Amino acid sequence: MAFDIDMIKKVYASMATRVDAARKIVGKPLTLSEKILYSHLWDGTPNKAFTRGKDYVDFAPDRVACQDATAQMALLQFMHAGKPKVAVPTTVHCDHLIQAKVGAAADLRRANETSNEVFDFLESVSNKYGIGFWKPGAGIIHQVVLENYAFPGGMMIGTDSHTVNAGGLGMVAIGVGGADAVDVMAGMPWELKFPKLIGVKLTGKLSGWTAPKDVILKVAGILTVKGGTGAIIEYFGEGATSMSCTGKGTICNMGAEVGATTSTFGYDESMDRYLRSTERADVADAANEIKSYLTADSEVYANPEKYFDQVIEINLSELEPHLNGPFTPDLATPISKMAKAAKENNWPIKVEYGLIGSCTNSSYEDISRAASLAKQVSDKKLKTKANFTITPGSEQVRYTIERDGFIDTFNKIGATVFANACGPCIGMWDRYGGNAEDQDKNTIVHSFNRNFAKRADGNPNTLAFVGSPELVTAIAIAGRLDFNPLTDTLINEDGEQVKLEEPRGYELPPEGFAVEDAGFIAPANDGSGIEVKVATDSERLQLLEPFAPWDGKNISGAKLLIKAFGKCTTDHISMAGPWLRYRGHLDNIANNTLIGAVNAFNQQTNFVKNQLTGEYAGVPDTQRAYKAAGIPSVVVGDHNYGEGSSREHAAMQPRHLGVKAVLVKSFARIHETNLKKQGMLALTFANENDYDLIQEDDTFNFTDLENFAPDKPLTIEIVHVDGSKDIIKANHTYNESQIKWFKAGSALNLIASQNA
Ligand code: MIC
Ligand code: SF4
Repeated sequence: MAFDIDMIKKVYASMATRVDAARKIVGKPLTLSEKILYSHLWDGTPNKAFTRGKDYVDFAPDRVACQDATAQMALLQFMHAGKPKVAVPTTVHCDHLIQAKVGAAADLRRANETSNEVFDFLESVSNKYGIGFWKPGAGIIHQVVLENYAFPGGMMIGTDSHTVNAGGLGMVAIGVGGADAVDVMAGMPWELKFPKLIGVKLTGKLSGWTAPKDVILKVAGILTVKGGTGAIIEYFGEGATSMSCTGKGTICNMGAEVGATTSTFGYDESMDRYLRSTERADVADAANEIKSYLTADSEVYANPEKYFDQVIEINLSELEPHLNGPFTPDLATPISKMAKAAKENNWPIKVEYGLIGSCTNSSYEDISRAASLAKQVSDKKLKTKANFTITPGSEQVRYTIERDGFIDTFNKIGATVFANACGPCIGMWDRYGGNAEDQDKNTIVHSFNRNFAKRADGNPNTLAFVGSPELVTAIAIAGRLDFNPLTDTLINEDGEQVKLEEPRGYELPPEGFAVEDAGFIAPANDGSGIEVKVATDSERLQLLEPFAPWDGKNISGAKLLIKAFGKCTTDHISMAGPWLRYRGHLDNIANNTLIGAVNAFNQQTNFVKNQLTGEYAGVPDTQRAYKAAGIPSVVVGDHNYGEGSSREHAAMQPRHLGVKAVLVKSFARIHETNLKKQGMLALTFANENDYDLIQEDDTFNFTDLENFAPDKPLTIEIVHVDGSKDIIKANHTYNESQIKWFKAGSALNLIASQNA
């Protein structure tokens, strides 16, 4: 039986009335995304149509998911909300804090020793507030959610950008910062700008070497890392229904890489099969009763241009396997063009590592198809040239693939099986024995989703390419980036030319899934007596102090902390890897603030001018000097600032250190909200060329912040070192209630005062 089946039945019970009401009000057939959004309004049955991309709307999500690296800050904040229990079903998953080094058992043991303080904290907070807890080793949040909690037509939020994975089971699942999760856990409405809608029509059928991953690699090439911002991507067509549910999950998962609010697919038979196979026949039966409400109205998919803001069409029968990278997930190269691209760009051809698995690509189907290639290594007398690793997404998948002999097959090609955790995907990979910075230029291929500089192994000179698990396995066997398994041959031990046969696998385990200990710990019924302890001298955890409210005055005399050049993702603002250990300690993690951002004036990282001394130093030290002197500061950035993760640390750290405003050409959605929630000014240049006016010794004076109001740009006077001035306009997207967060010092301050 499924978890929280009563909640799911309740959602379904009101779905028809709400969707029918929405259709009347909107006055036309509805997409699936609209059906889910309109049936999850905080105010219940819809009585007003919303303008996409414009109206802020209050929603009532059905559930919340958190992972260990973000849950610490989310729960530290929740503890201030003054509530005895979470208001909606919520889970915490321990997956990010497990370092991959030698292999699953030893790595898990080490994580339990080194991070026990954090795991104990998360377990006791979960127990106290009625939150389901998935212990270290249970699996990666998104895979565990897909296997246990996701349901067609539901709405959830999660403190991780890849929460969107649950779109594979027909949900609207959205990644958010911890402060947003606190709203929902505290029983309050959750606000989102009503998204725009992008329709992706999939014609044809996947076959041979092409996998679901290639669909999203192609979409990333089309939309780029910011093309999906503020939009839900809805996939449909014969190519969608003929694909597995977990394949759909892969596509939705990596939709985070185009900035999409989320991605989703209409309910179909693949979802019914997946639900039954994961022991949730009750959910499948309930979904089947309201089937037509769990997909778009038929007119929509027949004439998509009339209902979506943008439509993309991809013919799966013609789609080629792709590799995306390096350093950005939208640089898409079809495999037949890789040899040329690699040569032109001087990408090292030799592949050092092939890594499969992660939350994106570790379904039974993925693993069985990759194993069918690994098996050919001995059958065809080949030798695997690159190192090869697997990170299973959940204990259930790991147990089942071991039972079915796939782990054994991978072991025979010398694979390392890491713990069921994020590991190499988030820099928790001790590839170089702690010395990653000075390593050589090299190439790796993986089936994860992100490949920003330093992300996997900490080495700035590692070029990471993203591909399907099948392609990654074939390339690892060949050891060459320019190997095209569709056309190329390999030389075996007998000197013969052999060709790899197309991958084959199973959508779902023929013998069913199995697991001994899935790793779930249910919370206490009454947690009121449970005490949550945080040691005052802990270097891992620190209770939060509320941020100071706005003093009601214009900000003046603010110094430029850094003008970031080019790509500045949350990995650049608050790096992961070794820094993950400080995710529960704001002051300690603040020591990594913006250390990955490139200074536009010298093209160096972590080397900015301290305007008080004229000396150059690291960003955190410089900012701490401004803070000590009581001087405010401003961060300036380029397009899509804060792309990537949902980590609110990227907003809380600058706030904690005294930065007042972030002024950029454009923001990634989650980061912009995180800044607002933490009481910062998130601003965009009204004229993006004004970015070029900003000089190294600039001082910023806000002249009309006292009249901060929705839809009214702010004016900033920029004083240059020679005394000359530029007056510029900065746009913002704050509505009335968000301005209240700013005034209160943070959204949480406002909640706490309301519950006091
Ligand atoms: C990621 O993939 O970047 C992460 C690590 O899962 C993040 C969350 C985090 O920073 O803790 C994400 O995607 O939101
Ligand atoms: Fe973990 Fe990587 Fe998935 Fe993020 S993308 S949840 S780090 S496996």
